[in-house]
Amino acid sequence: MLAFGTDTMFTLNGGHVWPLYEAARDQGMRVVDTRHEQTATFAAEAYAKLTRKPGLAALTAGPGITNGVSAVTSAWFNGSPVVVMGGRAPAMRWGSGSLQEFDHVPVMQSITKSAATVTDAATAGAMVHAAARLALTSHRGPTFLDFPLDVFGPSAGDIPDVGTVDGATPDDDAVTRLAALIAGAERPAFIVGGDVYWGGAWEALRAAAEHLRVPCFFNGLGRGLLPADHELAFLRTRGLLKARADLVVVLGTPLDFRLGFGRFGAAQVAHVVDAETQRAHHVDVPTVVGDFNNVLRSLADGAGSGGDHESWISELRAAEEKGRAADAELLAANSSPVKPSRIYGELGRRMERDAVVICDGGDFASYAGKFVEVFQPGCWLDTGPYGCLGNGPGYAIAARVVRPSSQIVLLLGDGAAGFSLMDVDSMVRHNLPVVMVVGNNGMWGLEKHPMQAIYGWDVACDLQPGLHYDDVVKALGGAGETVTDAAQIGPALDRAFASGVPYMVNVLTDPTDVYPRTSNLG
Ligand SMILES: Cc1ncc(C[n+]2csc(CCOP(=O)(O)OP(=O)(O)O)c2C)c(N)n1
Ligand SMILES: [Mg+2]
Repeated sequence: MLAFGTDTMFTLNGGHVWPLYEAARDQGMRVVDTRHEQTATFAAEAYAKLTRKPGLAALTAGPGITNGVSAVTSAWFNGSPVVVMGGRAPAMRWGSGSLQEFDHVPVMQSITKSAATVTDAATAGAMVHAAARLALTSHRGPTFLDFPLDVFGPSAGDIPDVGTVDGATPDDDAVTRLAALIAGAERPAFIVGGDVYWGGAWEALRAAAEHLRVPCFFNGLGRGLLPADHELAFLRTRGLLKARADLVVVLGTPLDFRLGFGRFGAAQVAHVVDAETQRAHHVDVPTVVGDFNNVLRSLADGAGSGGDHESWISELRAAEEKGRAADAELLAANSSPVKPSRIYGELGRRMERDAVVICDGGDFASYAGKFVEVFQPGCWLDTGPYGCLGNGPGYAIAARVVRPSSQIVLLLGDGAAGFSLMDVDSMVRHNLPVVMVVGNNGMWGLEKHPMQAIYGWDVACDLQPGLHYDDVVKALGGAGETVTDAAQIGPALDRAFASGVPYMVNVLTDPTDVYPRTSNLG
């Protein structure tokens, strides 16, 4: 794995993976251990998201591996290159009832690009190499190998060179047709997703957008591929996009519930994907399959311009500025109890351009999507379309490992915080300071408000109001405070950023605040 640039293994101890620790120790690989395999696996995924190299999780046999399943599935949905190495009961006794004797491969098969058992130590190195390469090959995703305890051993020397992992070459005619569509459009837009980031194609994106004069919108890891203050980057005008665009080119993200299943009012939609497997089948739209650098460079270098879109850009910019002015009031809201928006106002003033923002929660995380501006690639980590709560602490651990000197901000709903707050212990043990901000409304807000709206009643939605989650952080060796007054949020954040330890700002927010949501379960 070191040959791929992967220098950290995320794990939780179990005898079945000790030989992996031996290998890590011999080769000088950093080992970061967590309090739950889900956290270790999310950390491996975030390592991949932040470095664009394979993330590595080492999970012990049986429950260690099954505890990682939700995080592996998230990596599968996100197309994140993660290599999961599992321990496995000894092959020689298979069927006799060894401890944790469980065949993981069928469980992992549907959520990985490949899942296999290493049956011969001599081939282990080549199999790991192949698993890492496959994880990195478009369309990226997790791979799984387990190692029976009696199959570990010195691996044979014949491990192929890492080499480069090439993307698919797009069909020239398809690119030409796409360029013609853009040239013929009056009000085109790009929606840019994570696969453009994975493809390392942000310079090509900028070149294409600037050459063709196409406004850009972003989702997931696409955020920050153009800085939020770029003249062609838009955050607040999706409504106008839907109402007025005549062409929407979706680059590197599925046409899923987050994008209205690929329907944007009357606009013609085109899709660019990095592998045939990503082609949408529920809508019939022109699709280009190919490496993003390749496709976007072709668009950027194409003859002629993309047409005159200046009045469309001005229309969007005017609406964006109007939205920004409206947001400014929310971001400064002085109400009591605190409105979640005020937290984002205070954070926005304090975040540097390379801050890494991690979202783990319901409505509180949705507000982050609405208000947080991202300026650089690989600075926005949301859970993605699998929507698994509990990703945050693992993501934050990896973010601090990978970016030792950037601000790392973990945004937690109070419900979300319950899944993996124990991993503050891992942050403390490994000296990984993170600023945690809880939007604490005392409920599973994203469930409660819609249940009320649909049924007029709710059940299983309430948490204890006013809990001091910061006391949990303190008990685990970090620091923190609870804030109830809007004016105190800023100073508390300043203390958090200055603290140099895992620090929680637990803000008690207005339980009656309802996120302005247009759809729920898709
Ligand atoms: C593992 C998991 N369990 C349940 C859900 C369903 N779910 C989505 S959002 C949400 C509420 C989150 O509450 P909280 O973190 O407090 O954020 P809030 O909406 O209150 O701001 C729940 C339960 C999920 N997405 N993931
Ligand atoms: Mg909540």
